[in-house]
Amino acid sequence: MKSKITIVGVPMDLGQRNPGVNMGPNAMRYAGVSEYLEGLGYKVTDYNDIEIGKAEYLEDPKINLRNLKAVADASETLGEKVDSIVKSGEFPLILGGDHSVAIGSLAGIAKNYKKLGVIWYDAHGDLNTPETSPSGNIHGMPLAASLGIGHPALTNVLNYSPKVKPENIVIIGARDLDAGERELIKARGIKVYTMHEIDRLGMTRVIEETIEYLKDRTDGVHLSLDLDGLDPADAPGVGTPVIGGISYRESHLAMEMLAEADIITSADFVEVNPILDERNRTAVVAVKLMGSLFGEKLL
Ligand code: 5AB
Ligand code: MN
Ligand code: MN
Ligand code: MN
Repeated sequence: MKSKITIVGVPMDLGQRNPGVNMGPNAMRYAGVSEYLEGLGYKVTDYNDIEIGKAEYLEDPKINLRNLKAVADASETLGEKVDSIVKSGEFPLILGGDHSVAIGSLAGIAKNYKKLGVIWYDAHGDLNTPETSPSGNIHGMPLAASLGIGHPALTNVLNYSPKVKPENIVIIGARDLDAGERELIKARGIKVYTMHEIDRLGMTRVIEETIEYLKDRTDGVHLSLDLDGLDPADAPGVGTPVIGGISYRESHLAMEMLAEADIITSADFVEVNPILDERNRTAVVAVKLMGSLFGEKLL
C-alpha cells in the first residue's frame, strides 16, 4: 500500500433523489477518517471537496437521465483531480456522495493503468443505462458507464472509453438487480458474488477467489464500496437499503484480507447519508472499514 493517502470529498446528491447524501464526506470526516488513518502511519492530505454544480440545467425530457449535465461536469472535475493524485504517487480515497461519483473516480484512475481491476461492493449492479433504468437515477449507472455503455456524456469522461473491461470486474454483495442488469452481466461475463454465493461459500472464500481472479489479470484494483452492500442493520444511513446484506463482521474480514493481499490501489466509499442515519453510525462503519483496508491490526 502507498504511504500517502489523498482524500477527496464529493458532496454529490444529483445521481439520486434522497436529500442528505451530499453530506456524506463531512459525516466521514466527523467520524475521524484523517486522524484514524494517520494513526495507522499514513500521511493523509484532505483535498477538501470537489465543487458540484446545481441541478438547474434545462433537462432533455426525452432522456432518462436526471441531472445529466451537472453529474457529467462533476465527473470531469473529479476525474482530473484523481488522475493528478495517482500521478503524484498517492492513494486516492474518494468520499461520496452518491455512487455516480465513481464515474469520475474511475475516469481519473483508469487513465493510469492498462488493465484496471474493479471490486464493486454493493447490493446493486449499477449497470443500468438510460434504456434499462427504472428510475433515471445516474447512481444506478456508474459501472455501465465505466464499461462504455450508456450516454456519451457519462462514458466519455476525460475523453476516453471504456475505463474497465468486463472480465476485470468482480461484483460482491448483489441482491437487487434489474432485468437489464442481469442481461448485461450474462452477455459480458461479469463475475458476480451475489448474497447466495456469500452465504454458501463464506466471505473468506469469496475474497480468496476474488484476489486469485484479479491478481494476474490486472495491474491495479479499485475498490468501490457502496455502504448499501452491508445489511441495513449495520449500515442504516443509505438511500437504497436492501435487507439480507453483508454483515459488518464479514465486511471487516473482506477489508482485512484485501489489505493482506495488498492489491487495492484506490478506493471510493459512497452513499453515506447522514439524514437517513442513526447517530452517524454508517459513517463510523465506513471509516472502520477503511481502517481495516489500510491494514489495521488488532494485535
Ligand atoms: B446504488 C436501481 N437499480 O437503477 C436503479 O445505490 C437502484 O449506487 C440503484 O447502488 C441503486 O434505480 C444505486 C433500482
Ligand atoms: Mn452503488
Ligand atoms: Mn447500492
Ligand atoms: Mn451472513
